[in-house]
Amino acid sequence: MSYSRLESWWRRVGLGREESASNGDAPVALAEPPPGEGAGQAAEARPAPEPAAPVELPVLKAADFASDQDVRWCPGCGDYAILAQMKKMLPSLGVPRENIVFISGIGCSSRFPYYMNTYGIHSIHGRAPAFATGLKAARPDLMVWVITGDGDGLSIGGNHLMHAIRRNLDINIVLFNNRIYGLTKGQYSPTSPLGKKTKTSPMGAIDNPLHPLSIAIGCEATFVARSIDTHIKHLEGVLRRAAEHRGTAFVEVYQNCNVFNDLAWQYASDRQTKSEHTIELEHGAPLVFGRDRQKGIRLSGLEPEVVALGNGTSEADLLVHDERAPEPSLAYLLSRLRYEDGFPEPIGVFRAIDAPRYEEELATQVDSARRRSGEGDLNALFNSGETWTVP
Ligand SMILES: Cc1ncc(C[n+]2csc(CCOP(=O)(O)OP(=O)(O)O)c2C)c(N)n1
Ligand code: SF4
Ligand SMILES: [Mg+2]
Repeated sequence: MSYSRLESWWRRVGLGREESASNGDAPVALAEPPPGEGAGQAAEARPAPEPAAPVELPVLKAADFASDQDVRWCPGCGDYAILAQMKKMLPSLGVPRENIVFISGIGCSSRFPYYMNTYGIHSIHGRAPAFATGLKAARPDLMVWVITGDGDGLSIGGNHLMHAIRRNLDINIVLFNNRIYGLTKGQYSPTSPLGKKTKTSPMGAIDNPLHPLSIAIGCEATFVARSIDTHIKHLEGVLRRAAEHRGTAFVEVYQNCNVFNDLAWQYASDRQTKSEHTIELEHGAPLVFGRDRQKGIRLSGLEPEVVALGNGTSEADLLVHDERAPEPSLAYLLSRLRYEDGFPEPIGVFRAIDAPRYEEELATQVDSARRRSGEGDLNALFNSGETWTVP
């Protein structure tokens, strides 16, 4: 791993070269100079630091990210592919393992942190986003991943997920969507389709399903993407884009639970049919799909429609993908394209925009309060004002 790649990580988290040479516990550098001191004066007072000598660090491989734990997922589970792509992608980021944390809730997918040779927290059902929020606010120098399932993230944890997304902390959330509760042996989940028969919906589900990306975009997530467990190169690329994004990155992965909901995504994962039933998003390119790339998506007023290319219809008539559009409506429209309605389902990056990160805003406020009022004293605060002693 070259020093410059590692340095780019520290820069990203707001720490300069001087701090990166220390133990990594340094607080975030705070931008504003004290009242009365201009930026120029502060710069004059401190001599420029000597450039640090290059440090030789080990080049990590995928195997370095594998823990010593036995993987307990069922043979054939889609979770294996997601784990493999995560381990394959992480070394290329140049972030040291001790600066990476995987936080999960409860579910088969949530066993993920055990299998990564990084820090990890197997937390409480649905609460991984809350743990991640606290950790990232306290330690912005860490790269934080949330691993969740459709049950964990959208049933019990829906509230927590929504608030993490709207705050735009610099975290990455990967939702393994198998449209079922896997760990508890096959109850229907918030993403199960209408009519799905399970032990808890013996006559067929009558709840209208949630669509994770529509929720994320509704919360104005700054990065939203989708991939498929069997589409491994694509999945690796999407995970890398999520990692590189500054802000909350929300990724849905279509994941097969071959024991309790086998083939739920077959239309999108099957080699023979996937080019007809999915559409790969590319920024700046028209929405073309199909085995011979002979079809596309066009807007008719506010309604999307599938059109055949040729006979007077060309790519110039199609909707052009703009992942950087500040207005989320088009990304939302893409999130509503569904196989059961006769549309190909988009995969790739739906939205990638820049917006202030919660932890940076928080650090700025804390610094400003410190400059105004000095270091706080928690004990003094507890004992201030009116206090009572309960006998
Ligand atoms: C407070 C609480 N309620 C319910 C459960 C039972 N429970 C464990 S995992 C789970 C659902 C997991 O589904 P999902 O998040 O989709 O994960 P998967 O197993 O499919 O990967 C439930 C309901 C629990 N462990 N704790
Ligand atoms: S129950 Fe389903 S999701 Fe859980 S490990 Fe087995 S195949 Fe995977
Ligand atoms: Mg599930």
